[in-house]
Amino acid sequence: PGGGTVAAVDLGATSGRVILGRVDGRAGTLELDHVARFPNDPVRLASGLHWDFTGLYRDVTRGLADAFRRDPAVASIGVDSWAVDYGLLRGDRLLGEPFHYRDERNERGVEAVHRVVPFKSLYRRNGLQFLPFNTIYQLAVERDGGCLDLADSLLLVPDLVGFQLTGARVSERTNASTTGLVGVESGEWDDELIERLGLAASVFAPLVDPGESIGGLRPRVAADLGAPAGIEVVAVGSHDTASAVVAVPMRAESAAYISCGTWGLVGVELERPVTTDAARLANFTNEGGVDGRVRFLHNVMGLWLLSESVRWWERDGERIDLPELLAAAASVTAPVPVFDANDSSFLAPGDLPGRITEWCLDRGIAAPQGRAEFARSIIESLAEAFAGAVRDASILSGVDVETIHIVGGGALNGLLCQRTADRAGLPVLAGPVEATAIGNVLVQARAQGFAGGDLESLRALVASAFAPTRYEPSAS
Ligand code: LFR
Repeated sequence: PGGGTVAAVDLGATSGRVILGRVDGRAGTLELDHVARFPNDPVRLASGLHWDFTGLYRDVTRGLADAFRRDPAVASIGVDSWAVDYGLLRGDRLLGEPFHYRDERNERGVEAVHRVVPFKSLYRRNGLQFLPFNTIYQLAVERDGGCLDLADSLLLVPDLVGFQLTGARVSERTNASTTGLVGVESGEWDDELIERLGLAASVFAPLVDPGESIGGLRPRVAADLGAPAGIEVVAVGSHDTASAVVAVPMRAESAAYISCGTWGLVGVELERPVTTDAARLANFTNEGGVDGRVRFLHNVMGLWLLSESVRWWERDGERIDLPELLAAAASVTAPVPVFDANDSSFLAPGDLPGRITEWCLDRGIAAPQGRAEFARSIIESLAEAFAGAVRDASILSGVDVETIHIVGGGALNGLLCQRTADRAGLPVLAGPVEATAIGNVLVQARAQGFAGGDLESLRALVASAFAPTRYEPSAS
């Protein structure tokens, strides 16, 4: 088959983008063309912290219209985003802006769920690490608030975009796996669990796999986008991390990956889930991957610690230059504290430097002084958490890790890559930065016949198009 072009919509927690991908599997080429980038600014309403889904959808459609202007031969569209969050629909109508997973309402949900199904048995069923915002906990709060009774369907964010574009209601499987309501063995909605939690099974849409067609654009949408008739939305690994893992240029049997953006998702790819007591106690998750693979990984807080600190420092209008801050962090020579990057006090938005200080003072440790030291302390703490999670992943899964791949925005952070290599005692291969969009593009390209083969052949394409940067561990 010859090559062709597809459009990837990738929504991150701080920004979204529309990217064209040109793929020719035979020629071994893969090129990205950045069409649109827009901020994703959550909004605090009386009900709590929400996503501005309506604004995001407007920016997505503007970006797609630009994409069709730039290349009228775009063959399909794929959408991915962060996981767990959802919109409720009654008929075609969206019942309010989706809640942000960082909203503080989840605590109550955790208790309500664990009272009915203790975490230990939950883990055996769904294989998911405990994160207080997993959809299952959010829905327990939603159930008690009464809004669920009004809804006849629930769609996760990428599926909600897909619904607006096509009118089709489906649930893409990799992202559905993050709800906590899909069986880790069966890969199907766990109706018994859903019923035990007092939820209505009928709100959950039929599951589809990456590569399947979701549907054609609604005629009105196609006209608005300037898209030719017959353009399809194709399911991709709609959980952004699932798409990112597709684009990790790794050899599965010897590599760990860190998909590092807002979060640092640290783990290995497996053929079979691991739901042992040890995996549960280390809080490792078995999320669904593309082609039925398992993403065995642990959530580390990620660059959120840095971006939210910067946002705090900028609250009075000052602008901080990130490369400058990182350069200053790299030249810090004073010892800085290594804190537990995963402490739950860092989850909610707000004064992160203050909470880091508090974390240190509570333990009698000297807190960082000044922004450069804060940035350095955050990077050292992330590198330590990354190295620890790689070790855990290796021990729990039996994968003999020889290299660590860092993909996503974190691959641009040379200090973080180097310190992760140092602390893990393993080489780090950094890049590609746009792994998520690339994974999105590749799954569509394969569905269109522009590229063929298994994930290993897709990864070979990535490796040749985006040569990674290598960081050797240094003893320190
Ligand atoms: C990364 C990510 C993580 C998920 C978190 C919340 O963007 O999708 O995989 O745990 O966001 O949805």
